[in-house]
Amino acid sequence: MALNIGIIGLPNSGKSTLFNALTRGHAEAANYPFCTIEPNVGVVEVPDFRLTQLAQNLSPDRVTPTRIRFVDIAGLVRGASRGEGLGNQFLGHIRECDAIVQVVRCFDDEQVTHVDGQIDPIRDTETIFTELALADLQTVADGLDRVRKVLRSDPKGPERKEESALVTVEEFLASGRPPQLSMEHTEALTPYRLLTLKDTLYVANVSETDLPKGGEGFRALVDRYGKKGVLTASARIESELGELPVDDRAAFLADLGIGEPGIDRLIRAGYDLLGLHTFYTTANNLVQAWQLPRGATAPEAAGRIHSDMEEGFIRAEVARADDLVGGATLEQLRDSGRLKVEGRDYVVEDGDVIRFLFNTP
Ligand SMILES: Nc1nc2c(ncn2[C@@H]2O[C@H](COP(=O)(O)OP(=O)(O)OP(=O)(O)O)[C@@H](O)[C@H]2O)c(=O)[nH]1
Ligand SMILES: [Mg+2]
Repeated sequence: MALNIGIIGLPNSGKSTLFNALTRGHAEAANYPFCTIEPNVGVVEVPDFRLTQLAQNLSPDRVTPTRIRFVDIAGLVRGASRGEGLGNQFLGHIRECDAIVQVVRCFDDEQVTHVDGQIDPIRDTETIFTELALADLQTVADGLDRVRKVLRSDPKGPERKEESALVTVEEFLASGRPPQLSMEHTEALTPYRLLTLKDTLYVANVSETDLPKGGEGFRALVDRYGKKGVLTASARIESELGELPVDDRAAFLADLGIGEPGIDRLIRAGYDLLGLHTFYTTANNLVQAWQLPRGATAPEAAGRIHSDMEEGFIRAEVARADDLVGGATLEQLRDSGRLKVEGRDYVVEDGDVIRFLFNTP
């Protein structure tokens, strides 16, 4: 199961350019396979240095990285929530996504028109927010109708909590503010998959002359959305990078003063955005990386592999990837006391290599 990230933004902000760089360039850059399911859906493998090293060390039959699925949609324009433009029909695609990457045009280029005339990154993000908020308000209104009907016949029913969550989110959205909700309200609203509640990463698509620092547009976005939520990249540079022979890429990036391709940073940031980390298994001569929400326990990790393993969980033998990368085997680590035995309550850490012991049903 791959994670889903939806790419949104105004028309001509560079979404498809970035998407192509992500799905083509990246797969080649890291020499990883990738697959394209439909023209606008691409699955990329999460770059993972530890996995590469584990594979080198253990020479397994097969190596399986974790994946992220990106969905590229047509640009949203003012009025998308009312059916303007192509974007509207794609809002549904974003609803299914776990998180959002919003591409914001910061590059200046007379050849590429801007739907609203001048370059203005903050205005653009506000336009997008308004469209998402309007679409959500519709969903919320429908939800309130339904929940209030149920409450009429059962005023003390469990729908009370849902009603209160819907009313709160409606107040925020109606006044043009991003909703800030309690955990309880957030949970009550999960089935609605509201667009404005999704974690969002802003990609400032800057001119190459503004790399690597980002320039004015990038700074404005950081001021508004915080340092962690904004990345710089040049979609154009990223796509050019993807077309270069692998051996020439490092020099190309160095010329521009960039250490790491923007798409690698984007993939990792997407992973962080969703609060995920990685553990590994090495059973059956397969080296596999698995994504897991931070804070999840060993049985939950086992459940990522198979529900039977979660249900029948007995204990976990846990090593650190770094110890294995050093050349040792699990058996050697056990002999030298570096293999920990953990029970049901163990909270998995990033970089754990785990062998699960479980009862088969
Ligand atoms: N100068 C410059 N042009 C860019 C950059 N990124 C994209 N473009 C150009 O902008 C135009 C639109 O790019 P797309 O990637 O198709 O934009 P989009 O956001 O997918 O647009 P829609 O699908 O119409 O919503 C193309 O001509 C790109 O070559 C960039 O970083 N710099
Ligand atoms: Mg496009």
